[in-house]
This record gives sequence, structure tokens and C-alpha cells, in this order.
Amino acid sequence: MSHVTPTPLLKTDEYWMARAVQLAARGRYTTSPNPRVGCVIVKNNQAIGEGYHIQAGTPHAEVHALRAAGDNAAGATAYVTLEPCSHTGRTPPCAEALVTAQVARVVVAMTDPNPQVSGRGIARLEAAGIAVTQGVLTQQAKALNPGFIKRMETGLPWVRVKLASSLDGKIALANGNSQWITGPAARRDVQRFRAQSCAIITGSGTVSKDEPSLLVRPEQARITDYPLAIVRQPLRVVIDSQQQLSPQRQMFNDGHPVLLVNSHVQTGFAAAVEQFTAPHSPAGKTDLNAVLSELGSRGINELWVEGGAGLAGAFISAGLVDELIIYQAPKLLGDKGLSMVNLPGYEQVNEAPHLKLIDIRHIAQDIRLTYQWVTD
Ligand code: AOF
Ligand code: ZN
Repeated sequence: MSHVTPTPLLKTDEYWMARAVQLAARGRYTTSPNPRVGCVIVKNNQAIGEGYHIQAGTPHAEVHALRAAGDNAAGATAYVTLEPCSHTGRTPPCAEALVTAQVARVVVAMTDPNPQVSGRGIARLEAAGIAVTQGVLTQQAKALNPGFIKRMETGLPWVRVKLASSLDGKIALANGNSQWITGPAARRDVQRFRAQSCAIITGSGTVSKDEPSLLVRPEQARITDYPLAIVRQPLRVVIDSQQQLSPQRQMFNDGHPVLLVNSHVQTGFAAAVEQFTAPHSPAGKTDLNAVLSELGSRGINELWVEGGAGLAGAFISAGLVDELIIYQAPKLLGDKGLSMVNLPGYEQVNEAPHLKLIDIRHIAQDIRLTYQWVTD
């Protein structure tokens, strides 16, 4: 009997970067306002250290991976989903740590849109004689951080509008009843989106009608195996342009923070309710652009819009939506039901908003449709 030892396949840069992307995704529910970042250190075709960023203010992905690799990192290749940082922020620069560890090569999926870094991390590595390869799995790396990237580039969060509708495009019966159009699995999926968002925004109509908590229930979202995912709640933002909501509402008194957007400051609210006085149009409509700028300046990367047809329509009409997520149930609510979005009447079909379908999947009996805006 002869023994043949198979030669191990040499794993590609894409293989290791895919692992780094997978690690970065472990930070999905906790890193904000910082980005989700993963890192793998590879030597002789083997991972010798792995890491990902968990929470702002704690070590970056590269530091975790370098610690795991120890002295072995000398001469190795580091795969990072985001350009290593060059600045001293809450933690020291990772580019410097990679130089000190004497890695031979760094593979980077995308440059850092943070103006404090933007290319300087790569320049630092190259100045130290480290070979840098860029552009490996860039799209996958960008998909980890749509909100962080948009906020760094524009100051505004990435806006996802969620609606649950029937097959005939209705979100409630004529009497307003909408419980429950979609099934439990779709509702769990919504919980996961809430959990990964930095803020959830709703309108006074939804608060009056549904008295929602808008809190994440980690067990229901099934994210309890993510480190620290249980402790974080998104900021709840309520648009109340007409000052209709009384301080006695449940969500203002559960101790979790709320940002109440109104046209002038009101008294009588619990300490957890902070007020933001936004500019309003002569017709009394909140300037949503100003609200988004305020949220961006507070480090909100991903914003989840969960209200009714009015709020969805207002965001869409203002051209402020990045993604529309529709959970469509196999139910027919009929023509007396309430339509999905309030929009002005158009004269021509080509004046109406035009979206691009980017993802479609079954969630038990329902379908989740993800659309993005066609900008050209
Ligand atoms: C992270 N995690 O793994 C990497 C980051 O406030 P600091 O000091 O934590 O710095 C945050 C910035 O560092 C962040 O905006 C990004 O530009 C860069 N890289 N950040 O939180 C990481 N690699
Ligand atoms: Zn860093």
C-alpha cells in the first residue's frame, strides 16, 4: 500500500478575504457608529490569527487578529475588509501595529471613507516596505457597511423604508387594522433589521394607532449568539410635527431613549425623551433632510423607517430613500384597504419613482423584496 500525501491547494486572496468578510459580519449588531471590519492573518496557507471589531472604543479587527497570531505574524499576510487606520482615535493606529508586527503583505478590500484615514493607512504600510494589494472582494466589503460609507461621504445615514403589504399592495384594512398581515418569520426578520439599525424612525400616526415599543427583542430576533447584541437598542426617533403625542405615551416612559422631532419644545416629557426642533415647511411638514443631517451628526449609520404610508411617502417624495424593503404576504385586502405610500398624483408613468429590484426571497409564506433607487 502506498501513501500519497496530497499537496494542499493554495488558497487564493479571495478565499481569505471571504473569511474576513464573514468575520466582520459578526459585528453586524454592535459596532456602530464604527464600521464592521474583519481580519485574517495567514502564513503558509493557514490562518494564524483572526479577529473582528465588536464595539466602538474597543480594539479594531487587526489588533484582535495580531494578538491571536503573536510573533508568528512576522512575514505573514494580513487580509482586512477595510483599509487599516492611520489615526489615533479611541485606539492606536492599526497600520502602525501591522508595521511593528512585521507582516510582509496586506490585502485590503476597500479604502476607508473616513476622512481621518482615506488612503493614509495604505500609504503608511507602503512606506514601511509592506506590499499592499487592493480591490479584493470590494463589493462584499462595501455591502457590510452601507451606512458607515454613506455617512462618511455625505454626512447622512443610509435610509431603509420598510413596509408590510398584502399581495394587492395594501398595508391595512379601511378601518386601520393591520395586525398581522405578514407571518411570524417575516416579523422576526424585521426584528433583525431593527437590531442592526442605529435608529428607527416612525411618525405620530403609528405611535397613536399601534402604541409600538420599537424596541428590539433579541430572543425574537434570534441574535443572542452575537457578542454583546443583547445590550444595544437603536435610538427611537418619532416625528410629531403637529405636537399630537402626549408625554404619557408608553414609549416615552419605558426608560429607553427617544428623540422627539417637533416644531417647538414641549414640556412634561420624561428625561429619556430628548427633543429636536426641526425646521418645518409652511404647510407644517417636517424637513426630513434636516432630521437626517441631525441623525448623521449623531453617528447614525443605518436608519430604519417603520411607519405608515404618510411617512414612507414623505421620505420617498423628498428623494431620501436608499432602500425600500417590502414584506409581501399572500393575502388580498381589497380595494378599500389602505395603500402603501402616499405620493402626489403623477400625470405620466415616467414621472413616478422608478426602483430597481436587488433581492427577493421567501420568508415562510411571505416574500421579502429589496429595492434600491435608480438614480440616473
Ligand atoms: C473600527 N474597527 O476594526 C477598524 C476601524 O474611534 P476609533 O479609534 O475606534 O476609530 C474608528 C475609525 O477607525 C473608523 O471610523 C474607521 O475609519 C477606522 N477603522 N474602526 O471601529 C476596525 N479597522
Ligand atoms: Zn484601526
